[in-house]
Amino acid sequence: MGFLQDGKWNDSWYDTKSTGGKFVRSTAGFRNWITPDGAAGPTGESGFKAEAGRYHLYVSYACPWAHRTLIFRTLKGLTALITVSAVHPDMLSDGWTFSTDFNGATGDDLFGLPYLRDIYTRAMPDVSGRVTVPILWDKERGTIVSNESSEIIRMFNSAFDHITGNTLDFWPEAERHEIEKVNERIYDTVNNGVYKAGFATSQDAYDAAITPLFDTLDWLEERLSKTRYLMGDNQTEADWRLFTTLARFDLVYHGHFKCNKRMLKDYPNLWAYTRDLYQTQGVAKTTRFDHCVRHYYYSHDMINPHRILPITPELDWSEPHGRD
Ligand SMILES: N[C@@H](CCC(=O)N[C@@H](CS)C(=O)NCC(=O)O)C(=O)O
Repeated sequence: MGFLQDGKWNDSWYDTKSTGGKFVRSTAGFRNWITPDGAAGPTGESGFKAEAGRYHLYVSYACPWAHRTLIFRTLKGLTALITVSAVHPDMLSDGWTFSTDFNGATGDDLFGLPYLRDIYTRAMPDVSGRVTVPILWDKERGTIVSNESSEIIRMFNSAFDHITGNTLDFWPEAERHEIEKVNERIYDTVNNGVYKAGFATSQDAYDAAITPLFDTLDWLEERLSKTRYLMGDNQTEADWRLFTTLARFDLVYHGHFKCNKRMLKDYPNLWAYTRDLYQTQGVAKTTRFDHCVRHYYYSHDMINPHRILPITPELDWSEPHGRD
């Protein structure tokens, strides 16, 4: 794993020395928006009009951030409009690759390139930054629209509605303030919290991440004892942002990232809630547990140097959730 510096690949792990053992996530570099008429969005430049067949998503099925975008593509009826390529789950010295020797790894359907980093340099030959998934690619302009999942899901939520007729709204105007508040806590302590615990290279950094993580899970357990979803009776983006971390919790984060105070299945409400979301039409197909287990345990050899893939807990995702 590494990063691009002026278009050249550098193979090195995250630098946690300069931050006292703490993992600090860098911000995404491409921040344009697809809009119904191609006008500029909240950030970036104009020119990315919502059109069927124009855009392509590069994802890893292992990645919780990419998983959000796959879920929104499904829930918003965009599967026929936006094509997808999935990388191989192993992220080693070349970063994400388009090798196809793993079930579900498609290769690069657009250009047949070997590495995900080649997509970044194709968009910008002298690009610097981490080579992350997801990437939303514009086939017409031959460039990256966005590599920030939280913004891609907001584009998918509404930009194509006039084409698909799908008006499900996971970012309702009246609830935005509350959703942002909940998102912020969940991002910091859960979505990114598991990474802060797992990638910590000092005891202090691990301790600082692990306590807030389980405090938030306790808080969510209580909140979800009162309502079906985080904001009440309807699913919002807050649920889907949380879901992709919870779906990986017992299989991966509990063991590999040492998030082991409790398992998700020890929380009756949270576990039933996660199954409820998983059982939502189309979502199971976006969820590839085989890619998750393989990616984390095999790729992070500084955490798991012998690359032994663990036996994983038995979880019945089809058990009725009983929530309504
Ligand atoms: N801000 C990004 C973060 C994406 C991200 O960190 N993806 C991980 C995979 S789970 C990645 O590709 N990491 C490669 C790297 O950091 O080199 C988003 O939410 O879209």
